[in-house]
Amino acid sequence: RAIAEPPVKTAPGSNGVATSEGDSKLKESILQNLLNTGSSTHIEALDAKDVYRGVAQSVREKLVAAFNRTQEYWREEDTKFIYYLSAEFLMGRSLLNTVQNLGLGGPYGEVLKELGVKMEALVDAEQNAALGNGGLGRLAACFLDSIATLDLPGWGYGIRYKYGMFKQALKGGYQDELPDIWLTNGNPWEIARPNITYRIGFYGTVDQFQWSPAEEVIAKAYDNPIPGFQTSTVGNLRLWEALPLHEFDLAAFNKGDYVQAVEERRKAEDISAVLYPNDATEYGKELRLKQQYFFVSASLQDVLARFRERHGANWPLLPEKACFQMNDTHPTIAVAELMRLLIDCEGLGWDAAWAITQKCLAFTNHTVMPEALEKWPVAVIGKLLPRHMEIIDKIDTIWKDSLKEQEKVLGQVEAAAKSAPPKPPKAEIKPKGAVESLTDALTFKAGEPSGGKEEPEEGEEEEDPVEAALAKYSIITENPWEKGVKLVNMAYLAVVGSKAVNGVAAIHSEIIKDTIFKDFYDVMPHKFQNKTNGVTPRRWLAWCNPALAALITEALGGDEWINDATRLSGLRKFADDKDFQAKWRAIKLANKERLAAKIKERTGVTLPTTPLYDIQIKRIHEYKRQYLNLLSVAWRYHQIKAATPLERSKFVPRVVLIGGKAASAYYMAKKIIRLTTAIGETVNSDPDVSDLLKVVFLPDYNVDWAEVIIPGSELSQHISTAGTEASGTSNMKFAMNGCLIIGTMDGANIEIAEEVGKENLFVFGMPAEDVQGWRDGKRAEWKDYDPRFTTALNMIKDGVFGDKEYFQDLADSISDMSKGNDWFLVAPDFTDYLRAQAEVDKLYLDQDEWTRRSILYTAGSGFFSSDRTIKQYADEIWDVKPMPVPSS
Ligand code: NBX
Repeated sequence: RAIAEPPVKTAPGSNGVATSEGDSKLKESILQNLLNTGSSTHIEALDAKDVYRGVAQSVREKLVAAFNRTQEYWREEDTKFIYYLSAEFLMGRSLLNTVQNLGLGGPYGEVLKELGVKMEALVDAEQNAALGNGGLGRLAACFLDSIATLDLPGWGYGIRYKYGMFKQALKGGYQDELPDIWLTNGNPWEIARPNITYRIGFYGTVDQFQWSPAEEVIAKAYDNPIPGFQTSTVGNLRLWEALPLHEFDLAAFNKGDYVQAVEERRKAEDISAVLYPNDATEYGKELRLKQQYFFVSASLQDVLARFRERHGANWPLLPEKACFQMNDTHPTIAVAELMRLLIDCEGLGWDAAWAITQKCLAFTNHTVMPEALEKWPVAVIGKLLPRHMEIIDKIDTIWKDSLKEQEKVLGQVEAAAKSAPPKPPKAEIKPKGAVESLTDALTFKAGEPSGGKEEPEEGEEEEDPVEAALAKYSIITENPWEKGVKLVNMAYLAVVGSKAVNGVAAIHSEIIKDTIFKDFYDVMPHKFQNKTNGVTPRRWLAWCNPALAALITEALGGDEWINDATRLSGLRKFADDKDFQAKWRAIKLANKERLAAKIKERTGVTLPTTPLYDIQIKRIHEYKRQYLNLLSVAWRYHQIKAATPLERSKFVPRVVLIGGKAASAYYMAKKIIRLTTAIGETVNSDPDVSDLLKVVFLPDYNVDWAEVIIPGSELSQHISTAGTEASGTSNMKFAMNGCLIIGTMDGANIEIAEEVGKENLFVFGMPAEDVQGWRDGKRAEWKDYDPRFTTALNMIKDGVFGDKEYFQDLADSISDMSKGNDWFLVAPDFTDYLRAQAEVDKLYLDQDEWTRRSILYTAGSGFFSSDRTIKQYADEIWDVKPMPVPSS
């Protein structure tokens, strides 16, 4: 782990943007903006939203000035850019982050104090920019923060969804989904660019390689400046809005056809209307592919237009000026689109275009779950993007042809030729239970797998053995669930079309080489890399936990750690210091109080603050095993109920908090939410339990909730079945905030254990390397159900928490492994999980030791700064160099 420490660029506080105007001018600007944007000419009559708008407007002025300077400078320097293509950016709120990153916290705080307004009240008046589902989208947001902070010329590119991630409400304890209407009050953080527009085509025909789209829309740009910290660099997130080519059909209107008159507008606007609320599988909808192509095409056209302006047709130079990082499979149509733009629009030959494409693109994979790797039917791409389908076909053919020359592949071909006829591939094992129902609900057609290819029927042509040997490398494959339906494997297309492919944590990057991309790794090992995720220490420690940040700064003798998180290791020497521990603990308690107050405000539940705060917040998924957590809670409840008063006094009181959204069609995930609320209803109202156990579901978990939850937590759960969670990023945020982890050896937990000391985590569970073997073999005869597991499960089945019938299939999904249930190994991991939980209880009784470990977590979290991650991407994949704006 020898990563060079990022340089500390400026002395603390000497931010290039920080005001030199003095307070009086700043105050004047705020006041003027308050009056310009508010609903009254009297400051006293303005409400929190008005004040927010006015303050945001005044911050925006400074932000945009620095943004223009940065962008102009980069343009002049004609430097290489990284373009981060992502269907999701989960930015959260901007006001506090912008003020703090620009180094204006002090002056703004002073002025607001004078005006009698609290910054915290303003923060809450801002709408949350939730243009993402979960980890992948939030990672993109952290990356933008680090790219700007490290002065790297770079932009994010995505979609300006009118409706972001749905709002989750609870209706009788069940998830209710409401639209996220986030733009109604305007968005002070964006700059509309009416002059930056591109035409995006769909459907139509191809004649002699010439595509004539049957439908076209306009992509219009909106820039969202991204302030770096302690630098005058302000980066950019450019988001696209879809608009019609023709605003309004006056002829139709005049004929009285009012629907037709606005039909084109409606159809175009649909494209950037909603973020697909789904982090689980491909959403088998043409509109989703349309969205993907829409933003990818607009972004590539935009970059190519700027390049052309500067360098004319010198396209071989493009890889020295631009690198595109594809965030998961969602933007991978970029492979075909860049080829199309270079060949059809710029007149390059195939080989020249391919060489450029392969040098410009890079691909990040975020999952090994087969159902989440996008595979689009050839028929769908062929209809929506006929020219792209031709290009993909040709890429596939040329790619496989090129393999015939590789020695390794040649050997396989010869072997295959000798053993004709080809054997049918083994049917894929499809997980039982909810994942299955989810896959069926969301993919193109529900249906049973065909069981792999069948033996060729009589009269049917037998496959050429060479083709058969190359089949596993095919980008275009047959749908294993539906005979005769061909699919484009978008991840394979990306691997072939990219210069680098990376996973997001060490274990994950190894797993993808052994599983989903094994055959590709065999023939091009040089492409595969690891880039362990990271999170920005600005938002996730300095700004969300100001009291702890102040203590850290005091202990380390400066705030350099905010842009050089490796310095947090300096806290190690305070881990045993009793005075320091006491201060650390007092801050945690104050943060628990802040969290309890927020929970009261949002749910009405009053919580005590002395118990251990135990938290699991993330998307609801079977592989993340909220269910395992809930079963242990049921067992804890059972034990408390069965205990004598004396025994009860020995229980360590706990508050168990679970939050997260379930994809709208994810049947089992919704049941897990209901199980949480049902357990909460029973436990929280049971006088036998009183304060020993509280269980609360936190509705509408999102970025701003996380900013309060994480600082106030003491134990966090990252308990996925080993081998399933690519990385996890909240584990890093919790660690930074001194929260202990109970977890499996999965994703980034492994690296956190390395940094913090494995003995300081509560580790349990089957290791990843045993999981597949277990599924394939041992599970068939496994009967060793822990009686405590059976008791807990029976409580659910017997209706202790009500809703007995509703929970039946949830209970069935983890009963009787031998029948192929319990894909995620809840039962086999339960015993070890309870052991780890018992250790948690024991340690919590020793507050000094608990606090010592808490300090060690923060001290060991420096590696998980997204600054480190981005530096690695910049050096090892992008080849993009820092380009700070010189101070004038
Ligand atoms: O990406 C997440 C992984 O599950 C985490 O382990 C990882 O830490 C994080 C960042 O690398 N993946 C994720 O959030 N995926 C999605 O949100 C998603 C969205 C749409 C979709 C598939 C997945 N079709």
